[in-house]
Amino acid sequence: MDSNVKTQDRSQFYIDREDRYGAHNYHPLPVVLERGEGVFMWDVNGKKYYDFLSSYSAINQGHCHPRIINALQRQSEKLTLTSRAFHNNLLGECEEFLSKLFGYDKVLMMNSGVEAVETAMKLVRKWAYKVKKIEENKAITVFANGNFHGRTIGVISASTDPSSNLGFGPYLRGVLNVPYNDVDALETVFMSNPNIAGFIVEPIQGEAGVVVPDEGYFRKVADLCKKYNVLFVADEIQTGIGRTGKLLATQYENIRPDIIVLGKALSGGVLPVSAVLADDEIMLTIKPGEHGSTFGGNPLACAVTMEALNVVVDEGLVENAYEMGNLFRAKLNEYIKKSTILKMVRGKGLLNAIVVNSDEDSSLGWDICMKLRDNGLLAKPTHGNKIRLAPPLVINERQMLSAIDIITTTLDSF
Ligand code: IF1
Repeated sequence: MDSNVKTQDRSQFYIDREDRYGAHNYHPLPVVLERGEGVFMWDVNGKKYYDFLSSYSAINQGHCHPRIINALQRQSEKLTLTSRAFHNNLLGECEEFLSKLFGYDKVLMMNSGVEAVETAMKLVRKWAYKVKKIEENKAITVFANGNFHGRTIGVISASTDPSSNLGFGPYLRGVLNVPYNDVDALETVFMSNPNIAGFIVEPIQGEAGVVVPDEGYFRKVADLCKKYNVLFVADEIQTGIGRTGKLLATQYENIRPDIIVLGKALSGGVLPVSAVLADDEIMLTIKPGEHGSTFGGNPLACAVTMEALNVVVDEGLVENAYEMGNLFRAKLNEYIKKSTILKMVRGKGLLNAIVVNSDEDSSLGWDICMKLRDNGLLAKPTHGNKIRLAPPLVINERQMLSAIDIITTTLDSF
């Protein structure tokens, strides 16, 4: 290779190839990554970036954490998949681990986040017929407006975002929507229909732009669910595993949902692993042969998951997320006082977003993310004027201050 070729931007080659052979179901920021370590990623030109997306909160433990990669390597040489036709020596250990860590009787392991949400939807329905004694095929599951729970037909049937569901009908029956962060609206719906079986909700709405509900909202949701005998299901796929400065975001209000759904960082972003947690009254309504998946609960996933969670505990990542999040919001709130481009910073722990001073359909968020990229920090806009800022929870104070410097310097240039 002559020196000319070496200094060329190699990204376009990779981008063009994806464009030519891959489905066009995404619009990524034009950066091509080939390596990650801790809070950093490197592109194909060798340029280094702070990762302020963490693969949508799947990389809480940092990229390629040596302990998790070691667990992956060791187990991959021993046994990777048995299917659930047979037992394996790690599934029970992992189930016990998860059950004790999160405080539920039982665990059901799946792979992707949306599969776990679908599993929760199925549990809600089975419970409705077997325990709540709702008439067959009449159960209703309630979702919040602005939700994001994944991409299957079932889940998008509950979405209020046209980019998720437009052109994918006909939709699933038995779902209802209520406004988020509105207990009165929820109670009105619960009162109006005796067939309501469950309420599935995110503790903080990620895709909607990191929407944090009022303090006390989930306490009241939990009370209402109890009063009307409705299952309270928390989708903690994005908010769980320390992301918001608690192990689970619902712990901020000391509540215990009936069902918890986990994914993403459950495996440190190394493998797709998801899980549903619930007590026996709910979990045992599903009988052998009624639900499952080829890969769910495989020994490789179990080994990686246990190590990924041990890393969170051993390295104090929950506490670090809490402290670094406070530092981040304090510094950006100082910046907001001196600037006109930023309207707001919001979030909990290290799940944050900034809202820039423009309309929802403007390109300002995208333009800022392009400039952030040039300046060595990767983030993604949502809804045009919001930028999610969510680094791996392993970020230290020095790195956080240097990243904030990149962010404020970039904002200054607009
Ligand atoms: C994509 C958003 C984040 C989730 C919650 C379930 C799932 C997700 C609360 C499904 C997934 C992702 C998927 C990713 C983009 C992303 C996202 F911007 F779309 F909303 F994180 F904020 N529940 N969230 O956030 O989990 O099946 O994907 O494993 O590209 O769709 P999955």
